[in-house]
Amino acid sequence: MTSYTVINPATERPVTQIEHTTAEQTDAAIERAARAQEAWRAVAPGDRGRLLRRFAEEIDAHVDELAALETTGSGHPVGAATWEAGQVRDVLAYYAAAPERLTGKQIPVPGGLDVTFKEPLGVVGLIVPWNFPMPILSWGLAPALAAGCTVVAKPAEMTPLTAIRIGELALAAGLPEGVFQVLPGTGSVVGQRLVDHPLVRKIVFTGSTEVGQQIMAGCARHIKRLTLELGGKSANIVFADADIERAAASAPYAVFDNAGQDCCARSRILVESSVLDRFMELLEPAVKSVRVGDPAAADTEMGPLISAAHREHVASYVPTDAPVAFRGSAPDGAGFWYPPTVLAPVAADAPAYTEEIFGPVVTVTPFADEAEAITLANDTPYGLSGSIWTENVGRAVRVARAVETGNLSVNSHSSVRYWTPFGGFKQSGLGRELGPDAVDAFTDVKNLFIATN
Ligand code: TAP
Repeated sequence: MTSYTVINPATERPVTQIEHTTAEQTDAAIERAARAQEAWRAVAPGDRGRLLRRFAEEIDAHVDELAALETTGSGHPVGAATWEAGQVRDVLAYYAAAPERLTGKQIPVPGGLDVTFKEPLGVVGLIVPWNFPMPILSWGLAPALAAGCTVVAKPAEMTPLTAIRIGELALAAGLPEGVFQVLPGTGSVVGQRLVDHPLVRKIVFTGSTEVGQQIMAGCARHIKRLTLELGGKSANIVFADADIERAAASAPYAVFDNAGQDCCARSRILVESSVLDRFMELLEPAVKSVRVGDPAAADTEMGPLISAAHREHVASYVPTDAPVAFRGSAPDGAGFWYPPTVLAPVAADAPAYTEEIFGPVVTVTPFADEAEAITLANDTPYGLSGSIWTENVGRAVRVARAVETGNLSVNSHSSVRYWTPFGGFKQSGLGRELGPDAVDAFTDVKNLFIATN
């Protein structure tokens, strides 16, 4: 059996060693989940809801502990990690209301009665990336459990600690054995087995577009249901008629949150040419004032990157001759630090402009008019997120409808809320998570005709 040493990204010191799950153990867990599902789907909807509420309460009682684990094991600033643990609680509580609302339809037909049922799919395999270990786990877990599915989750190899603890808290809350299992390990063993095992009826994958493509091909062999949440290269579009002060002040938070390791990062700022100079004047102090440092300190806004290898990858987008307009600061010494960095002007074919960097690097590009802003925003295979800054409501709606992306905000840097749908256009994904309809994605509709004559 192999193992992985979790490293504190802020200190480079080992935190703990985690044993990897083998392929055989994964198969055994999937079989346990399938057996548990028979009983779980039969739990009365009100009782399933009650158990999910208890699970949420158990998380609530351990928010500080979970946040501390994420700070140590993933380098997230403690303020952000506390919010993330709270999000797990809130997502569980939100979907706790779903089992009693999982109704079918009665459809008028001659000669009888036609009704539909939303039947749980069965075992769900949840494959989670390292950048937001807690929220992303909960986005698949809560609606799947609410629908009557059981869940086998694989956290990312580098960040398994909070998922393992959440699995323990599920049992403490009274969820039956086998309903939710966490299997730390690698994508090539545990993840692959979840994709290949016929008893897993759905995969919820969040990660890179490249691995998502492999998983989609693997699921095709079984016609396995699939939700994909993949990469992004989102635009933050600032029109001349916007509140430029607000747009510039919020731009760092739109891209440097979680040190830019955020699928929704607005990593391409597009600014109308007539206000470019003013915008850059305002952006510089905003970037330089981002508080980068010890993630355990309450006022830290940005922590380190996840690993030395990832820092090298991020740095490769900023070679020595890169057009660095200005940068923020980052600590020296131990830790995988990288300063917030603004590149301008960038060539349209520069990798920093075309590829997802997944680090605290943003490009700024001018545009002449609304049509060019839309063309630039759409000139990417991704379509996950984005922002539009303008005081003109008509323009805001026009541009929002024209930008090919799943989640947009107007005059705000964020568009992710657990009670609204989330997901990507184009190569950013398939299907939607969150919001009131997410439970449906863990069911198949059964149609039943009952003759009355
Ligand atoms: P990936 O390398 O794609 O890994 C994601 C997960 O898939 C990890 O748990 C990984 O396991 C596993 N995996 C790798 N190969 C696999 C295989 N062949 N079969 C099954 N599972 C496999 O992504 P990452 O580097 O962790 O995360 C960064 C990416 O995720 C970025 O592109 C980012 O945009 C995207 N992301 C998207 C969203 C949404 S909501 N759209 C949210 C967060 C992140 P290991 O532990 O072995 O790596």
